[in-house]
Amino acid sequence: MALSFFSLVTGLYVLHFSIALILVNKEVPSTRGMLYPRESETREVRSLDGIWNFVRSDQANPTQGVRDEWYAKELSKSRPTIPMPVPASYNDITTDNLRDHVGTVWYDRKFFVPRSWAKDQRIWLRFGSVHYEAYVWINGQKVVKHEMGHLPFEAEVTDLLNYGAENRITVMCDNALIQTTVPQGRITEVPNDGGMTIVQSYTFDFFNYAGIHRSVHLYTTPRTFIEEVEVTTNLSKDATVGEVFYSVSVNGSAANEADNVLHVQANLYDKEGKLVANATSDGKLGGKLQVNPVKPWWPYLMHPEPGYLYQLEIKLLATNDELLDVYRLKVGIRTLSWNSQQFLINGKPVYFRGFGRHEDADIRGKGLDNALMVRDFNLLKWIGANAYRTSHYPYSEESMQFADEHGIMIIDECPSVDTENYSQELLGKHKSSLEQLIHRDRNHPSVVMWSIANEPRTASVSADSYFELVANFTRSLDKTRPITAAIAVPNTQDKAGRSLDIISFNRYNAWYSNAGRLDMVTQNVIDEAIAWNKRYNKPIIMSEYGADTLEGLHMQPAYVWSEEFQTEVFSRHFKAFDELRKKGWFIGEFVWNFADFKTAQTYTRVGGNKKGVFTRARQPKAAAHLLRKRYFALGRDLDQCSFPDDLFTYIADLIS
Ligand code: BDP
Repeated sequence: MALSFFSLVTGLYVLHFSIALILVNKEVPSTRGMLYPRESETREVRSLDGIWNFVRSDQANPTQGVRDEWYAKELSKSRPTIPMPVPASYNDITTDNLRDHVGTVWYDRKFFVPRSWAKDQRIWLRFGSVHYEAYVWINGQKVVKHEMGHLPFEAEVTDLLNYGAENRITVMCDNALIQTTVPQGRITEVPNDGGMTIVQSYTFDFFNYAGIHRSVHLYTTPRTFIEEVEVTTNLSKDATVGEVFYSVSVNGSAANEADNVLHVQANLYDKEGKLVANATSDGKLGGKLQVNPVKPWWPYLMHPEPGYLYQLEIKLLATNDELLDVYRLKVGIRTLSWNSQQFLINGKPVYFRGFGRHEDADIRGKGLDNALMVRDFNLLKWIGANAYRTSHYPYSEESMQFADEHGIMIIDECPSVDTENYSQELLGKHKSSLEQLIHRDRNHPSVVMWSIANEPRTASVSADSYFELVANFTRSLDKTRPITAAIAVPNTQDKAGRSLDIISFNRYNAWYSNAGRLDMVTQNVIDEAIAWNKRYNKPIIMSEYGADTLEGLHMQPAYVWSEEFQTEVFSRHFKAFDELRKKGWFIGEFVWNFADFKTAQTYTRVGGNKKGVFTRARQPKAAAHLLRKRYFALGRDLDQCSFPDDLFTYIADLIS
């Protein structure tokens, strides 16, 4: 009886999973421009951050505002508005159920454009990110539509503005996640006490915060301007000579005039502002700068002067040497390489010691917050981490720049998390998310790896060709960085690993499996890492492990949810990692999570996910002190860094 039931189940299983999708590799649109807005002698930048007016649509009627043209006049003429801060998630600002709103919301505000901007310039409107889908109007005219949270978009608004006068910007934002959005979700209509209601569900484990999450800027460029700068770097074998390869693309009519040969003058300055290299390109608008002697970009604790950045100044000149445009960006000179065992920076093997994180905070949700960002970097450095993964979506551009400066390595993840069902349409969006991410982040020395997904269902037959296409597409955009994905299916069932360069796996021993069993951690971690390596012969990272921990809950002997338990779980993992490090191909450990964060409401979450080493208010739990000792001990052992004075607490002067 038992046997026939088993065969029946197995039979169904095979039937269900053997139907693979035929996926075709279609082109996805390429993003253009979107250099981070910076002032220069040829550019002005204005922030539109502040308090905007806000309206939520009726959940049952999400398109009403478009049909009734709410964008044609001030929002307050169509609906009562409430004040809403930008940037911020809108969810936790009010005291009513806006938190759980599903569908569209509207923002507007007024702003002035100076008369001086009317002359010989172009004006651009740029959003750091809006989650999930955004529609934008200026003075009632449609400007741009963008799909995908956590990534920037922009549009030219030169001809839509009133110069020397007041203007209005209107934004409609839709947070609905469905099977063809990245990430996936589901919208269902279910009965409630009032009749029927719309419910948004998703399987990923963080709150679907929404709104205008990052800064909104207006910026000016000359008529013909530097639209793109792409930088790659190289080092001589002995790391004394550095090379910076730059290529520039130009937008504007002067670029098309036959008798006008535009050229670029590139100047490279060191930290003290001293010119260390310069070059003038011909019509190719690209070239190479050589720095001798060079100060390479090194990760934190791998070198006494980590995060060394040069400033690259790009000047766009017309035939008669007339200066058209100037753009400056920071450049770190380093090399990356990898093989079946190691990942190396500047020729030196790297051992990652870091975190999975979230952009998440009380009240502002996923809104950009410089105070929080600087605090987080202070904590990362205090604890001796050298890396984090931008789980599970791209983080702010400001944090990427900060990571460059502080030498924190980043595994840069696109917003594909918990993919359950594969389709041609989803593949297109997934590829587009990577295209947008790589376009945005390719010049950051801190970005050392692309993560193309977190915990997709890679046991499914469709995952095989799906991830091959996604990985090959990623490689076609950037060959200088390896590709990974954080996988959680058993290694025997996985179908994505063959397409990756580095295997990352997430596992919760003593938590989701064998809860509370501290004696069932170390050997399981060792065995699983060995199995992944055997299967794919690639470097292995443990990209997530951890335990939910309620700050202030103490229990001896350790018991789940207590601070003692988290500390013990970490320690049991450390033993496994040290065993694995001896094998040569185990290259990193990432705790889940840096800080506590908000999730959707479920009975497994007490106010959110509590696996943080820091609380949501960014204070250490007991395990933070243990982790700090380990990360610095690894730093001293592997990279010869010194210990901070307060790493160990004095206990006694032991004479014998
Ligand atoms: C992993 C997910 C992560 C979750 C974590 C957990 O990658 O997003 O927050 O589990 O459950 O599977 O804490």
